[in-house]
Amino acid sequence: MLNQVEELASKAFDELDRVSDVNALEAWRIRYLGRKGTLIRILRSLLTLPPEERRVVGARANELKKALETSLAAKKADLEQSAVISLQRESLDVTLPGHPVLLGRLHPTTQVLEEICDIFKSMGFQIVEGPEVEWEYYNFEALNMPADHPARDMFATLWVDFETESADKTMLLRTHTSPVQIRVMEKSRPPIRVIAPGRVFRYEATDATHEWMFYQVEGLAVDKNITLADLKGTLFEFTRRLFGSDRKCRFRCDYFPFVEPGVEVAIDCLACRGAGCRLCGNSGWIEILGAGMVHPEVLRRVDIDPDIYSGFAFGMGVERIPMLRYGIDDIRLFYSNDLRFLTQF
Ligand code: FA5
Repeated sequence: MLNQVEELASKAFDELDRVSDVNALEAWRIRYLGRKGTLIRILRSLLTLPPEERRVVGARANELKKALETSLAAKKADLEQSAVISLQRESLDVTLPGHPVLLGRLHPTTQVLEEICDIFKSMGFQIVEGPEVEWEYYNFEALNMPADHPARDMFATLWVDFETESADKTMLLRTHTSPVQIRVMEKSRPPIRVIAPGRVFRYEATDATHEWMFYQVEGLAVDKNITLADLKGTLFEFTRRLFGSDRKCRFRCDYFPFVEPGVEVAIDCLACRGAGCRLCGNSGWIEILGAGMVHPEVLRRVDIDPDIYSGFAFGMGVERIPMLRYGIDDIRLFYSNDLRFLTQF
């Protein structure tokens, strides 16, 4: 029995050495000193021993019990002390400034696109979309620009190297959103009122007002009795709502093979208030869109009778609108991914 007590003593002290937190210490206490613990079981079984052995084993067991209790108290104090130290180390200075939470935001082009779409939606226009990789037919042919038409030069084109069986089926990156006009008129009959926002691509050198990739919003209205006055009324209302009534808006004759007559619309330059600067190329005006009355040939090609129906169309450059509004003097800032620029909007 004495051997059992000695074994218990060495095991209990060994385990106590390895205890490293208060939960393990409590489990240790229950295992060795608890009411059903090993030492108490030994003390209870003393009664079964002969008196002489009982005295010796009893004395050693009681001595061990005291030693275990003392070591338990010391270990507990130790653990509590180190818990306090680590808490002190982890303490927070609640007066320190926090880390700013960076919120994402919409790109300035997206913000303006949404604004443009909202204005036209409120005038009864529906929003439609077309593909960015387009057939030559929709980008040129159906818009009254057959192969070798000199007006194709107005749209420096990025061609897509794509093998087709038929030579007349060539693909390109659309140079404007006007092909969506044809796609819409092929599928629906007048009355039509749609706008088509999207990206367009041109193989041209960039400068302060020209990018090789930019956004346009196409507009198309076809119905009986639509006149140039409807086009002017719609675009004047649009510019008034977007820029305010104090900005000047200029209509001038222009040429696009898919409209007749054709016009270009410009807004007075905000940066120089019309005096002339780098942004407006010293003209005092920034062209924002091309427009006109849909050419009878274009209507005929999609089986809409030009003797019964007429329509107007426009295509506006989106980036030039925030440029005018905020006085941004270089379009290339939009897609250079400079957060110092983008986070201002
Ligand atoms: C066209 O793209 C015609 N499809 C517009 C049109 C539609 C005319 C319907 C008649 C009827 P234009 O190439 O002028 O036209 O471009 C229209 C607008 O896009 C311009 O007024 C300008 O605001 C913008 N734009 C043109 N080229 C660039 C460019 N490289 N970078 C940024 N914006 C441009």
